[in-house]
Amino acid sequence: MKKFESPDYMDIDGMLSDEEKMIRSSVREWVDARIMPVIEKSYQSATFPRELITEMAELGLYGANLPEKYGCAGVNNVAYGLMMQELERGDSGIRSFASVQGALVMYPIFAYGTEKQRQHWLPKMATGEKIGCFGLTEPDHGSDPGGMKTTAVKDGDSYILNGAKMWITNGTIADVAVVWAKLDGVVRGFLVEKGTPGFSAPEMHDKHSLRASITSELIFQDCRIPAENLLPESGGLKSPLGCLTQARYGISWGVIGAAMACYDEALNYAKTRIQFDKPIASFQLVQQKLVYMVNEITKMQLLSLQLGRLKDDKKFKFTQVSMAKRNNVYHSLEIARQARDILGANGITAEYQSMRHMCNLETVKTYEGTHDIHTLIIGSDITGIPAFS
Ligand code: TGC
Ligand code: FAD
Repeated sequence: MKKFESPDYMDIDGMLSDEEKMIRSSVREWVDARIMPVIEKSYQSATFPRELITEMAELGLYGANLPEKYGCAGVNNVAYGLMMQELERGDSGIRSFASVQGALVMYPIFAYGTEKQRQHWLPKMATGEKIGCFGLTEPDHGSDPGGMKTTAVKDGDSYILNGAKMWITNGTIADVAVVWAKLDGVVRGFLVEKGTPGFSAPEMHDKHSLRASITSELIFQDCRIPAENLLPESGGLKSPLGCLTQARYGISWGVIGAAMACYDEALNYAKTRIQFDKPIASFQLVQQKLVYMVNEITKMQLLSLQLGRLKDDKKFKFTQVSMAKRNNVYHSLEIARQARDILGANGITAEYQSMRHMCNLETVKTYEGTHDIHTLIIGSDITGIPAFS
């Protein structure tokens, strides 16, 4: 297979520091060496390549933008975004694994936990020794997590959890679940360890999308956890939503990687595939598709880069993150579809990656807030009128 060449039509590299480019290169090389040779097989067999968990930790990919004192890489938010971009160039499921570990489990422990909880969990999660999952969505509450039914009740030195979560990435293999439940009617975060009586995490099967990622249910039946497992600084729906802001930021970068992979594949194919005695790249309609792809990739790069700089300056708003997640996922999915189209029949085979990215991006369009929910978040921001219900 021809080596991946990243598009950079507007010299965006000129806006990156040497350190940011170096971090991107090291993840890119690792993805070429370790993900690309195995990902199709993982996808086809619907297995997550667990043997790569430690290597990803060695690259500093878990909670990379959290402080070094907890064993994390402590990189800036742009470098973190570039890491997610490179991972998702391999596969959205691989990026999901790192997103959940860092943005959805390490981040809430860091932001809402005690110093003891941070010291206990973060270093082990940074090395991949411990794996986490994030349980917010329920069978009857997806876009509307505020209606959740899962409850926690205080009982002496314990909390007792009852309820169910669904569609939880990494759930079955997680050592710890960050679980959102209502305590006296208020959403709070709890740490539930694997093996706790009354807690199970069966895997969900038969997905057409994100097949190289583990998706699970979390079931709590009179599950008793120590009172010290409450995340004490969590309180209200804005606590889990604050975690989503972190993960959505990473997704806005990640999907650029998937789009780049599809564009690179389609461009190479179009230049070598002959029909009507000419490379198909010589036809205007094919060029139109390739131009759409590189144009949208360039706009996505600029959007996420500016968002990252705002985040590093502590000036960004969650509604801006919604704009980047919404825009970038939408266009990445359209790019994957158009790439698959350029590949013709070959595009439906495992020899090419665009259709795998396309199927994955259908999930990415839905999770972390659907495309339409992000439309409403931005609509509410600019009009001052919430239109969710
Ligand atoms: P609403 O009244 O709008 O908000 C409640 C409070 O939260 C604040 N807030 C946020 N804060 C931080 N970050 C955000 N993104 C925030 N969004 C809202 C808000 O200002 C308010 O604060 P306050 O001080 O006034 O109390 O709440 P609502 O119930 O009306 O819901 C609004 C809505 C629909 C936008 C929200 O619930 C939502 O975002 N729904 C989408 C659900 C979602 O994204 N679920 C994702 C589950 S996790 C997942 O998918 C992981 S996939 C991982 C992988 O594999 O990569
Ligand atoms: P619904 O909320 O039922 O939405 C269905 C449709 O209705 C969508 O098109 C939606 O846009 C539309 N809709 C809903 N409300 C409105 C409205 N007010 N106005 C207009 N349209 C509306 N969750 C976790 O907590 N942790 C995880 O790790 C996790 N991982 C996931 C992994 C995978 C592979 C998948 C597929 C999902 C995952 N999720 C996870 C769940 C994900 O966040 C939810 O699927 C998502 O929030 C949407 O919820 P839903 O599927 O219940 O759809």
